Amino acid sequence: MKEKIESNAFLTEAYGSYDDLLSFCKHLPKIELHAHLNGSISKETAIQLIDRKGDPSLAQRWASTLEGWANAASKLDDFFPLFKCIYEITNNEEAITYATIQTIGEFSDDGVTYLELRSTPRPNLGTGMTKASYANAILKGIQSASKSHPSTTVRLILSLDRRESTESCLDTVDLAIQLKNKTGLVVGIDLCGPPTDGTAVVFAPAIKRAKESGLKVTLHAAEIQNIDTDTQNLLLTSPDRIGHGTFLNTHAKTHLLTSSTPIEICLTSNVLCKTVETYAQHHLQGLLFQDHPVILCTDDKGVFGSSLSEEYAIAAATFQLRKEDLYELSRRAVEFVFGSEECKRTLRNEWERFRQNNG
Ligand code: 6MZ
Repeated sequence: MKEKIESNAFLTEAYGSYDDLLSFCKHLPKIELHAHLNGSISKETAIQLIDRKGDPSLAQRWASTLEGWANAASKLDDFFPLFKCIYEITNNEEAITYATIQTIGEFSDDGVTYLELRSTPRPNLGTGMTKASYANAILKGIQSASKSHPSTTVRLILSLDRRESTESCLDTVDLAIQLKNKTGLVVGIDLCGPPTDGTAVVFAPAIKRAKESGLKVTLHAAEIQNIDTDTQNLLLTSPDRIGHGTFLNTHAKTHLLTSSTPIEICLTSNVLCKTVETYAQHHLQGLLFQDHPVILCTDDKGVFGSSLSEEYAIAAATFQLRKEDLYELSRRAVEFVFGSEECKRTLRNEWERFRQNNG
């Protein structure tokens, strides 16, 4: 269950009420850089995907899952098995394209101006889906959404899952390179999955190849305790951003602070997966204090029942951030996107327009 944000004197003085704060956050242009496609599928989209399958037994099996949607993860270990279930409804290209379009639409309606969606290319022997057809199905969705939701620019990051072998990771990187050259829409790779599976040594060759080809790299790092050696080895690959960074030891922290490597922060995800006890105890506070580059993100907005506007509102209410702080937080994220310089210029202009129109 999500922690309730209590009203406090700061919130009343700076915004009026939590609803006023949330409405400011919705209005603010925002950048989402850490969103897993299958974890971002909303309950509404899941229902539509089930309907489109036209299989009554699937609908029956899903009834209890849908009931507990957005409350299903009570710790990180419970979280990964959830995807077995979600993958049942996204097991072919048509479903992937549909889920992509719907998810982009939801981010767009929430005021997300630039979105880097990430997903793990996943073959399915039963439906004949391959890693390439999976990735192309997402790209088809991105291209279609660029017409229905032109105010949101979308780029794709292909994820490597920690449960994969070196060969499988290299295949995904080769696919990412090919699609980057063909479409310009694939901008990077990510490393995700259960933090205790695999080791940095398995993934290093793929990360190296990605970097050499000009792809950007973001890695889930230090999401849980006691994986210091893995984190240290991952940081040696010089990622362009990291995800979470919850349990960085002094050595890793110094590395990130001196290299100014941006950290993708997922408040609700961390609290719901119980890697952080409460919002108030989140490591975002220390990073803000040190003025370290951070980007507020949702991680899995469907599974966690959150939105990027809510993540901004929670950060503001918890760490006493004023409107100008939130504007600065969202504006700074422009500098950390994996999109081109031209893309960044367009975004900078957009933030400037917002500033001029909103004092
Ligand atoms: C690590 C996560 C994650 O790729 O099928 N994923 N990996 N930590 C997290 N924090 C909560 N949230 C999601 O999206 C689902 C996959 O993303 C990864 C998991 O590997 C999950 O299987 P895609 O679109």
